[in-house]
Amino acid sequence: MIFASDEDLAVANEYSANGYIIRVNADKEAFNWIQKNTAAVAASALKIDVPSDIESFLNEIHKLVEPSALNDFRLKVIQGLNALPEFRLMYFRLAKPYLEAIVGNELAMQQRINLSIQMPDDTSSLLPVHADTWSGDSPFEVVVWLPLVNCFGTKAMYLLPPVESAKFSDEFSQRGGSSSESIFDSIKNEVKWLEVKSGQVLVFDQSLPHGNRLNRESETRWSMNCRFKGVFTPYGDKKPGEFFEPITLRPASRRGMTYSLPRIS
Ligand SMILES: O=C(O)CCC(=O)C(=O)O
Ligand SMILES: [Fe+2]
Repeated sequence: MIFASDEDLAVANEYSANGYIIRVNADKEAFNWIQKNTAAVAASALKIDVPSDIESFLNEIHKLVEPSALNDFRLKVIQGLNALPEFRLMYFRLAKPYLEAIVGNELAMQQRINLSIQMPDDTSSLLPVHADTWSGDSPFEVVVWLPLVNCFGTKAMYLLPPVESAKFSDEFSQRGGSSSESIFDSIKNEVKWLEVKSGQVLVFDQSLPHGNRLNRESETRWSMNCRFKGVFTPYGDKKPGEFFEPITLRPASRRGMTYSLPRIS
C-alpha cells in the first residue's frame, strides 16, 4: 500500500531522484506580496518611488547600486523584509504542499530568511561549491529557494545530483583537491544548472554540493533562501529557539511535549 496521494508521491519521487523539485508557487498571492514588498523596501532604501515594472526594477538594480554598496543595500532590504510580521507566513505558503510531501507537516522554519543579490560580473557575492552540511547543518534540512526574477544560465545556481554526489563523496580525498575551485573543476561537467523562473519555487537538498558562479547574464539575480526541517528530526549546529522555530506543531505533539505521569507522593 502507498500512503500518499499521487501528487505528493510524484513530488517525493522527483525530489529523491534529482535532489530537488521546481514547481509553480503554491500561492500566487503570497509570491506577489513578497515581490511587491521587496521592491518597496528596496526603493525606500534607494530613496526613490517604487517603479511600476517591479521585475525590470529588480533585474536592473545594478544600474542604481554600485558593487561596493551592494552588501549594505542587501542587508537593508532583507532586514526590512524580516521586520514585516507576515513575511515568513507568506514564504511558507509558497511551498507548503511541497514541504508536506518532502519533509512532513510538523515543521521548523528558519527564523530569518536570507537574500542573495548577484549583479552581472560582480565577484563580491559568490558562493563557492559547498554543501550546508559541511558546515554543520543537519542533513534533515531542506532549502526553499525563491527567485524574484527569472534565473537562467549563470544567473542561476547549480546542484550536483544524488548519484554523482554519492560518487563525489566516496572519491573526495582523491579528486577533491584543496581549493573550492579545484573541487568545482572536478564536478563542473556533472552539476545541473537549475533554471527557475519568477513565479516558480525550488526546493533542494542542501546536503548535495551546490553553489553559483560569476553572473555573466545582463540582469541581476534576486533570490531568497530559507531552511525547513521536521520539528522532531535531529538538529545540527542550527538549533531550535535560536535558528529554527516550530511553525506547525500539532496538538498531540504539544500534549506529548508537556505530559507528565501522575505524581506518586
Ligand atoms: O543561491 C545560491 O546560489 C546558493 C544558495 C545556497 O547555497 C543555499 O541556499 O544553501
Ligand atoms: Fe548552501
